[in-house]
Amino acid sequence: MTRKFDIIIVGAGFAGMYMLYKARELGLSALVLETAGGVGGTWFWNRYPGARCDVESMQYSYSFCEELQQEWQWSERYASQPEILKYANHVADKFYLRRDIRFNSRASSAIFHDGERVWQLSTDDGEHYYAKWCVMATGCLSAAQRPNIPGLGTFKGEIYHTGNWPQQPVDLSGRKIGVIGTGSSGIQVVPELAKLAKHLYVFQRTPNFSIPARNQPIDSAYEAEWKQSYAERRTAARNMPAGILSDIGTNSALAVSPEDRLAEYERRWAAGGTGFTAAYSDLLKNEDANGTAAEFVRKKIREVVTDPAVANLLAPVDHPIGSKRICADTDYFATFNRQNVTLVDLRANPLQEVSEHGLTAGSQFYELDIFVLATGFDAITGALSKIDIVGRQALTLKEKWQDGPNTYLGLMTSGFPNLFIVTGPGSPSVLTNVIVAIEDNVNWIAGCLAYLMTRDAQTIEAMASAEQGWIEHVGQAAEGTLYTKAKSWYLGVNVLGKPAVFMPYVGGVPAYQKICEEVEADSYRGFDIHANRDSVHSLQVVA
Ligand code: N01
Repeated sequence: MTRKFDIIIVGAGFAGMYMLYKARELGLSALVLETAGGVGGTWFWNRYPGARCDVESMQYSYSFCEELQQEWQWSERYASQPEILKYANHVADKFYLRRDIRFNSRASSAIFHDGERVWQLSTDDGEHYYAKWCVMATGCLSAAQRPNIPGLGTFKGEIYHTGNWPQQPVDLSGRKIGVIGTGSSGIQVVPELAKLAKHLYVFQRTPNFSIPARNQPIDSAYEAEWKQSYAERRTAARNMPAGILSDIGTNSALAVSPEDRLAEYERRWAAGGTGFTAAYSDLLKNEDANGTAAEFVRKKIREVVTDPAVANLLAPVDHPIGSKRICADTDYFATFNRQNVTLVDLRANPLQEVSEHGLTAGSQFYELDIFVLATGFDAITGALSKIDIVGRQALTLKEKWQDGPNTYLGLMTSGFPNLFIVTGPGSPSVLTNVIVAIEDNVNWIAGCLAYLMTRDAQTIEAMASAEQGWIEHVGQAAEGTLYTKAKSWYLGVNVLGKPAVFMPYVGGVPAYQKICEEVEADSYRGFDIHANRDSVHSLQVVA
């Protein structure tokens, strides 16, 4: 079995698959290590009922191949998880990707050998592989976060995490089900569980803002419209902050009359989807402006939910709308009007413990057959921290990032030569259509590898000074927004002991991409490039 490669890629989600495609284009020998038994990354694992994307399917797909984007047909405005997984498999088949992917192989460590300048990747099953370059395509929302609830291990029923749902069908009908968590996953799974359960208890700690998705079948005229000008539309999307072609308001919410503002919110509510918060330019910058949108949504919740006490509990008041990832739902709030659904407020009735047959919150015991944990992810850095990554001079990534992740452009981190990260901390990643972010990062990495190869360079590494400058820029960009006003996974505060640092870059896709392109055009400014033992930005003269 071959164990030496030019490049090893960790993860066969959308990032890893495209990185493999680009590595082959460069003529590199490549290996992808993947924990799962198939491609798709987060879409392989998140199989819970109701799982679907909140970016429109005509946009949530690769743009790199015209033939691929023309031939693939999406059936709904927002694709369901099974359809996205089918698409990922289609891509893997079309480009014969599987032959370079080792499935059921979890990378447990990645160690850089200084002398040989080689990365050694080891897997759970004791295999070792070696490569000059390593790319972490491990995803931002791939490390499911199980809550630390006393007694959870004693529960005699079934426990499922939305982010790690079984591949076999789960029998949910006629069961007493408890859901913990009311983020995007909880908001999607609750209406589906309610249709099947004998009784559904939703244990809510923090209510969330959600906008109706208004999902519907894609009509052929809409599809044809997109496909006639796909390339132009993709370019236009890349010029938008989230990398999504959308209708972005340019006025301040406070500069228009209350009547006009209401009409605009009504229009967006009726259209559906997360574009609601793009109604005005200052909704994520100014608390008063934000308050107008938040109050509109709270009012809508009160209109939908018939029991005023339940409606009150579901109306978020503790964070600005959009400061946590906004959700898109199908009948979430109306589900609480069903007789077989009970909302349990964990703030008033704190979760005490789980025992063999259920859960106690406050002084009340709830008998359950099934627990559904919709408790989210150790986001952005979680999948990386599950791998022992060791760089130069035995520096571990965990040590280096103990006070928060430091990267240059989200792409590399000093002390770890030849190690690239796709959609790493400090890149726009989760604030965008992530497939756009993935393609842009992978294209940049591929361009960088081509540059290094033509110069016979041995290593590339982010300079500590460039990294420091970038991290300060990322922090300053976030400070000017309302994102820091919420306790969210963007900040890592959902994970005990994780440093509270705002991880994604809020500057938007065009600004970020421009910086990445400038760095590239400026001979990889801020990166140290070495050939043999010499520092060789001077090597450029050879080219
Ligand atoms: O996770 P979350 P998610 N006791 O972290 C609660 C993407 N995504 O999987 O807020 C009680 O948002 C926690 O409560 P609190 C999307 O980017 C996209 O739902 O900490 N409750 C919260 O309610 C999304 O933002 C799609 O008080 C506990 C919930 O669990 C991201 O993934 C679909 C608890 C976690 O919410 C993450 O979403 C799904 C405890 N001990 C996901 N621990 C789409 O494309 C946690 N909670 C539509």
